[in-house]
Amino acid sequence: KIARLDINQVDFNHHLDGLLAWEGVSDKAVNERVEEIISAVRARGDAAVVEYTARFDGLEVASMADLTLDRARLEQALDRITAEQRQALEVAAERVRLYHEHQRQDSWRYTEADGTVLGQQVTPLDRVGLYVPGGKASYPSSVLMNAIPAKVAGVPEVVMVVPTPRGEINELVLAAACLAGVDRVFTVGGAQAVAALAYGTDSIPGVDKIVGPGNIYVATAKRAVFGKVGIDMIAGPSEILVICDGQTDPDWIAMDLFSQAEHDEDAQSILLSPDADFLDAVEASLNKLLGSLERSDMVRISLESRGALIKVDSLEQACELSNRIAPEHLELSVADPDAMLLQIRHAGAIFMGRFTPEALGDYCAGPNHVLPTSGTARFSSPLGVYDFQKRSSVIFCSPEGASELAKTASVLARGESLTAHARSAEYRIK
Ligand code: HSO
Ligand code: ZN
Repeated sequence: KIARLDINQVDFNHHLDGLLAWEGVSDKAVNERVEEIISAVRARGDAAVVEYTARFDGLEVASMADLTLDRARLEQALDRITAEQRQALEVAAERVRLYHEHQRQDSWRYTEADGTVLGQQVTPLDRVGLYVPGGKASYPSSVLMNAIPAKVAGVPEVVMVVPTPRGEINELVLAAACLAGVDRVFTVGGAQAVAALAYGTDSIPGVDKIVGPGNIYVATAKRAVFGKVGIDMIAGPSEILVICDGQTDPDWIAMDLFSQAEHDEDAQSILLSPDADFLDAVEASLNKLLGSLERSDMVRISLESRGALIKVDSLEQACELSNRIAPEHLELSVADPDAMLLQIRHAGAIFMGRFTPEALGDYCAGPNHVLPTSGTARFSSPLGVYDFQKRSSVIFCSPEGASELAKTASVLARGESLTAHARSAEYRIK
């Protein structure tokens, strides 16, 4: 049974804290094993990666060459999927690309009266590594969402790693990689793949940033190599918060809640509504529809452990509560979502109105589906082109400008007892 709460019940805050509590991944035994793997890959490179791939993925090969796929192999994958699948991937890739084009930041500069020029030069990262999990969470859509923004940013080389347990290759994942413009794929995974991307081996090039989801070993390895390379945020389980005025078909809302719950037993689905009868109706729909899902066991565990249907007094109050939760996905399933939008301050992605289920955003609306989880939408943003660009400050001083600035710099430098700074500036005084 899914939890039913009322925002006015005395112990509501206590219940809410319990629901939202989620311990980030950190495990001493895992940390130690990951450190060991990273050291081995740093010391022995390809040989270590080949050994771990045999041990963990049951895939025995003679050398890294057998774990390497080039663009030609990715193009083959496009022919091995159905025409319908290919077309759907193409539509999704194109829409994601168009959306992300809007995010590209440009360099800028301005000139002061004395000729001093100040600006910011924006450049793409040189090389990015994309981790794609194997097995159940191997999503072609996530390949598009991670690789396309990198390519739109202008990253020359995107290298993908994906484990293929016992050699089983997911052709849809390779096809997505092809359409997204991934340059090379290595069929390796786990901490060993992260270590190889961070430090480089003879075959796997070292990258500047590693993005993409993974299990606890991958997340731990990403944390461990952070600093040597950049990483994206470490994602927690997926979440959806739906706010409904009570006028949407309860079956639709039930299915929207299921759509997050089927990702993970720890995923979170919450519904807020001022209409108690509607909450009853959604609960009935959940019970009616649950059995029809392929992953009904996972969905049941997720909903029973972390789901909730919450009665609020008004839609305004729902917005306030939503801001406290700062959900990854927020559906405003109401007549006038625009009227509520300005009250929403913390959410990874906002789905407006009854005809905008999260599922459309997950695949093909255009915005990214890699979003801040576990309340981190309070201070972070969706994955985007900006995550693959960096900024350099640009400063040009004219002789007149230098002379003026040097007077200020000199005073401040002497205040810090940094004589060379002061004199370096003073040389430029006319
Ligand atoms: N909802 C997931 C993304 C996804 N859904 C991939 C389906 N495939 C995390 O935002
Ligand atoms: Zn999803």
